[in-house]
Amino acid sequence: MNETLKLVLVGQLGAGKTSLLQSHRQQEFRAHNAPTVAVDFAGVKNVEVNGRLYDISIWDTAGQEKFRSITRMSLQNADVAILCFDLSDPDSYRHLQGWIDFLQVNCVSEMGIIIVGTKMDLPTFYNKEDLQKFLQTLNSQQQQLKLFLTSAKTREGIDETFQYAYEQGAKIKMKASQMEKSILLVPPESTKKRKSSNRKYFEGCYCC
Ligand SMILES: Nc1nc2c(ncn2[C@@H]2O[C@H](COP(=O)(O)OP(=O)(O)O)[C@@H](O)[C@H]2O)c(=O)[nH]1
Ligand SMILES: [Mg+2]
Repeated sequence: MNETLKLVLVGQLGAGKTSLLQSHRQQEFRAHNAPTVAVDFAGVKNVEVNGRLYDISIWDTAGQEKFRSITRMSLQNADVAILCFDLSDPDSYRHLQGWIDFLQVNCVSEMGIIIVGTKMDLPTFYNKEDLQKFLQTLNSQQQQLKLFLTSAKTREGIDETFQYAYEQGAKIKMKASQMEKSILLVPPESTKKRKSSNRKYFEGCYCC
């Protein structure tokens, strides 16, 4: 049976989450998308990532405050959150920090976070350098966040974003299963030894 990967799209209403997914899955762009109600779901089976097959589920959440508890539930067991903001809307950018805080409060620390600036075909208030600087300040506080700039309309950056999300998810899954295996392999009497060789323990190696 294939391993599973769970990706969740989050961000303000109108940030371009649904369009990002449609551009990736159906290679289509709709100028008028109905707002997502609660959460939508897309499943992709048998995707090869780093030489292994995965069944991938992508959850497309609603951005409105009234659906926040459903978004919170959708994030349970997520491997990667794709946080979208609209490059053409300063208000969307201003909400970014709030979303990062939301993810950090509601998710396990192993979950990956990818920041995606959407609608880059439209006039934008930001250039990539400014955004990278903003990200560096965040990165110095917490895990390394990666930024992608995309357009669902021109399909720029779409495949790269999802490919990276799949690879990051696969890496996280692999690390977690190595951790599980190493925990199963630890005989009870070696508990003391674990303290003295913490590094080896985390690399999942107890044989040498
Ligand atoms: N020009 C342009 N419009 C976009 C792009 N992505 C989304 N939109 C438009 O922005 C609006 C909101 O997009 P949607 O995907 O529904 O946002 P969501 O609420 O985050 O799911 C829709 O009218 C889309 O057609 C894009 O890359 N370029
Ligand atoms: Mg939507």
